[in-house]
Amino acid sequence: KLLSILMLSWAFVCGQAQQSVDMDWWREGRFGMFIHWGLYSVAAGEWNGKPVDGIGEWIQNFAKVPNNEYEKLADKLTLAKYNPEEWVKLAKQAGARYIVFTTKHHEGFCMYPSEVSDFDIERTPYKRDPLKELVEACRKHGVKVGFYYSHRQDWREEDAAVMQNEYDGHYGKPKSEVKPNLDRYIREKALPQMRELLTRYGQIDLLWYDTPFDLTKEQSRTFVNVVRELQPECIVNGRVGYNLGDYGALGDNEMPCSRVNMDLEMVATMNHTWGYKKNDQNWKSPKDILCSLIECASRGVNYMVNIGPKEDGTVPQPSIDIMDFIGRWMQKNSEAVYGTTGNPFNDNFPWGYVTHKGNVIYLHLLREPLNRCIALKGLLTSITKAEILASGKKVTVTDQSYPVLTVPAHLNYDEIPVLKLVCKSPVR
Ligand code: FHN
Repeated sequence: KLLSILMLSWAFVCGQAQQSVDMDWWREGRFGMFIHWGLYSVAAGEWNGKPVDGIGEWIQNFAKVPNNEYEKLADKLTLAKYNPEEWVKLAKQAGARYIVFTTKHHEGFCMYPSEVSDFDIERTPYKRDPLKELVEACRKHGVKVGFYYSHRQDWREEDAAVMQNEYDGHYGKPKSEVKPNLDRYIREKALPQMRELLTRYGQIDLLWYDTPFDLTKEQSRTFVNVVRELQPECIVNGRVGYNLGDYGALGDNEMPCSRVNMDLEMVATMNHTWGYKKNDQNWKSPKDILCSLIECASRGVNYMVNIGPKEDGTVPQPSIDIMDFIGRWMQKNSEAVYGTTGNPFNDNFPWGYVTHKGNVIYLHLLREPLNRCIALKGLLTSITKAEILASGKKVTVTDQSYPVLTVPAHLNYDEIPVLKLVCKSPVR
């Protein structure tokens, strides 16, 4: 009995420790914008003039490019049209509440001046710190800022390159010479770089680690601890490893199929790559991306959609079009996303998705319901008001043993109209 009391108290203490980070802005925001930008943006999906299959930011790995060849890309990372305010405005106008930026991806290149490694932005023609400029732009426009940092994979480092078994050599060196010492890499490079990132740029809102792979629990924990020590308010994502972060991890482009009761985030591409690839024109439609955002909200999950800028800092036009499309919808309907906690019904519905908060339910209509009727069978409270959110147009509610809504004729379903239902008491 004593043991179970001790364990319960310990769980309580641990639980409280987890909750000491304020997740409110992240839960309320629901929507973020991911940015993948690095040397791979110069390669743009081609090596030696030939297209390379697979996601663009992995090109060094997929094309087996030795480090001494790959590093030459730095001369061509011009950032010539880099204007972080434009990126931030793109996110903000779409309704995204936070941005996460790749400070160092698996290639090992730092998109900021690092004292720890000379494989950094100072090798490029750009003579300033683009990370500092992005952080400032985020602050100026009230958008939360997160840093992506590849904590386990660093192909520049023999001790942290994980894919070496696929090669005859390790980026040009014979495999037999490779004696990975992950602890050394963590001690001498990753943690010192985390310290740079967490001490130079003021308040950082989110630390986004990636691909923990074979890290030990202790190693993962050191990456949480360094954030707790230097930025106690900063949220840590789930991919730090072993569920030690402040929210859980989903795979890339992975959507849960029903509502979840924990903090999760879906990260999604707009085409088939994260880093810019000039030959990838497999763009999802703006409506598809908006539907994913809404579907995530209906699952109670955050949605972070990615842009992959070109080497000069310009954003591919289809990405701009997608963000603009979402923004136009969010201008009228954002209250059906922000701060919502998912579909309160046990059912999924053929006409679209449901979100709710407090005593308000939002029905997101992707297509016309059969006979324009929606029966809300599981609703345990009554509806006091029903209208189209964007226009205020009234919607008829007929009370039978459950409420039945009659949707107005001639709604434009390409615009995903939202029905707002105010209920007598809170909906769970
Ligand atoms: O390997 C990376 C990939 O390049 C990309 O950064 C994604 C984004 O979630 N994370 C890893 C794969 O899951």
